[in-house]
Amino acid sequence: MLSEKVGNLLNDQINKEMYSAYLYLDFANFYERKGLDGYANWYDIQAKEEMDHAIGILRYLQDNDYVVTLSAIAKPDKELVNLDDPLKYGLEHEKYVTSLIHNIYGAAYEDKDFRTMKFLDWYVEEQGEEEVNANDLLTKFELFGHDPQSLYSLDNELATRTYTQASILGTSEE
Ligand code: OFO
Repeated sequence: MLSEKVGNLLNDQINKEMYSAYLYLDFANFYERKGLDGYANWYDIQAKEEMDHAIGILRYLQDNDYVVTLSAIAKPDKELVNLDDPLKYGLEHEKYVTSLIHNIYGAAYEDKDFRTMKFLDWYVEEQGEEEVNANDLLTKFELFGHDPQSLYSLDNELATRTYTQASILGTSEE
């Protein structure tokens, strides 16, 4: 049985995931303007994944008879100037989202809400992967991003990323 506390935290998390999508769209928009289409592609896809995460939580709440309330999505508030700004903010943001997911997990644990814990396992794992990805993006940029030719290669590499619907929505990989 979903407690009011856990339900409300999950409801808030829908908004955080949608904000993540919005933030990453802003990053994609920044890179598009800078002519780095591969980085733009990477964050475009990341934004789609974040929307999947939001919908996964929405469906879980609906399936558990919680009345979902959708609230306004905040404006992306990061000032993007340097090419590595989105990468730094991205890593910071993923760490923050991990802390939110862990907080909900902790509340579910206190409630002995094993169903929600099991549901959240997917998100815990996903956050781990996303922190690794965000860290890799930043490390590679720091190593190679200051040389135009290497940056060109990195950008081409990121252009190959394709979107797959998140498996939390009941399909294939990611
Ligand atoms: Fe929703 O996965 Fe990261 O933030």
